[in-house]
Amino acid sequence: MSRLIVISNRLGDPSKPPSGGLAVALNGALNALGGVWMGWSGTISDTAKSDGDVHTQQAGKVTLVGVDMNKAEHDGYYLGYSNSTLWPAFHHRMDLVENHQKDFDQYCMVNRTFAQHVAKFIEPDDVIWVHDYHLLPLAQELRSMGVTNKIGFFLHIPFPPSQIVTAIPGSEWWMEAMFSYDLIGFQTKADATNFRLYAERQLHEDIGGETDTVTGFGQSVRVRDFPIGIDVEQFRALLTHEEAIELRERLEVRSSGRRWITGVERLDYSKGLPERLKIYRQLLHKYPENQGTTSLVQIAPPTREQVEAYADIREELELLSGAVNGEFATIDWTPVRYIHRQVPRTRLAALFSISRVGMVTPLRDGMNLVAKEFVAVQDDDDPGVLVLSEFAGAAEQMKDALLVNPYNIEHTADALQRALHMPLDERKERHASLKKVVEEGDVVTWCRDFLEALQKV
Ligand code: ADQ
Repeated sequence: MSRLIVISNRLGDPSKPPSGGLAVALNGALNALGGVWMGWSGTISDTAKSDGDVHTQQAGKVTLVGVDMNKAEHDGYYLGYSNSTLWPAFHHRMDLVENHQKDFDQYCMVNRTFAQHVAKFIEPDDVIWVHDYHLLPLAQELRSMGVTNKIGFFLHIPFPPSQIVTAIPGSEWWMEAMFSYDLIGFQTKADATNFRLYAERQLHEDIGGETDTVTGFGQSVRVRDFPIGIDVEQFRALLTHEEAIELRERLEVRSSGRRWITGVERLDYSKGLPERLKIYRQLLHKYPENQGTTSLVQIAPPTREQVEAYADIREELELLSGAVNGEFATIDWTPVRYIHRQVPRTRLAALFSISRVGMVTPLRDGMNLVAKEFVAVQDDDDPGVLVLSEFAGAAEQMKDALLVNPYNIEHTADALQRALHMPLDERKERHASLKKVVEEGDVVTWCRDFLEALQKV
């Protein structure tokens, strides 16, 4: 078996145990095969050279390569083109897209720098796996340096329809570059179809029947869905920690007769947080029996705060949660508990496990791992209900959730009411089906399937 070279925007911190499923899966694959993991070190330094200061460290069979950035690179490549152009556009928010030539230039330069650094570590049989929208053109840079190894790419966020792609400044360049990969993995079939339709509509290619191969710019690439999963056992094991046990006991005592609706995500405009508060407010208006008996716990830690659109969403959310509490709270009941901080994963698992409803209602999401984490820790004999946006990639697999359109506040409030009062038999039936999806498609399976497909290309 070949060695594995992973390249992602951010290098994991090897001195800490991996917290997310992705880091666990990649660590697992890297440790099994040996290889290199390269990414931004997390350091912004004014003294970093324009081609990045590089730090290497050996962790068992894996070489970790961290690249520092200077402020101009971080502003242009990361905050700029990646997170103020590509992220909003890929989440269908063209109104938030910024268009600055200097950002695009930095994006191109950082991708070239990453390619130059990683090229030094590549051996003839290595397999290369590139992650996410920060690094769309990386394979083309590597090819231009003479790298002929197999190179795969996985996009963690949605891939938009061709009309959106063509509207993104710089897209013709990185679309062409994407054909330098051997395999492109998307979260859903719908994303893979969008890519194929780009080739048909914009490049006038014949995309033919059911084949996975898409041609364009005189090259061809394999394209398929590889829905990402979670590390089910690791997440469930969190419930056995002292902290989780203690929190469950406290919440169960306090909530006797009360129902918790839980939402957890980074404070991002793609996650539909203002809509969620409006849906909950509508629930309390339309179904007043929930007043005093139901609470919404919304955990939304800060993210990308230097990008303006993120400050706006924070303000809107604070206003809305204050307004709902002002309208409905009583001396002994708080309808909305809004927490704008990171919360330890042990506590998240405990909270999910006692919640009657997991509310996962993004306006657009690549997959959404919270939906899977919620299902993983439900009690088989008395499970909670997942209310899931049809615009999350997870909806393509998790059809036994209550699927909703979060733009439709009225209907989603009705679905929430249905979830809160769903009979036990129906809850059990839906949960059994969702649990199967989550267990059968865990993160280890995802990683293995992708690497096997890449080896076979
Ligand atoms: P994200 O947009 O970050 O990921 P998501 O898939 O929900 O979204 O993953 C978030 C993770 O962070 C979950 O494991 C969650 O438990 C954790 N988390 C959230 N809030 C937290 C808090 N307050 N404290 C601690 N942990 C918290 C991107 C794409 C997704 C895709 C993933 C993986 O946007 O669509 O599912 O990558 O491919």
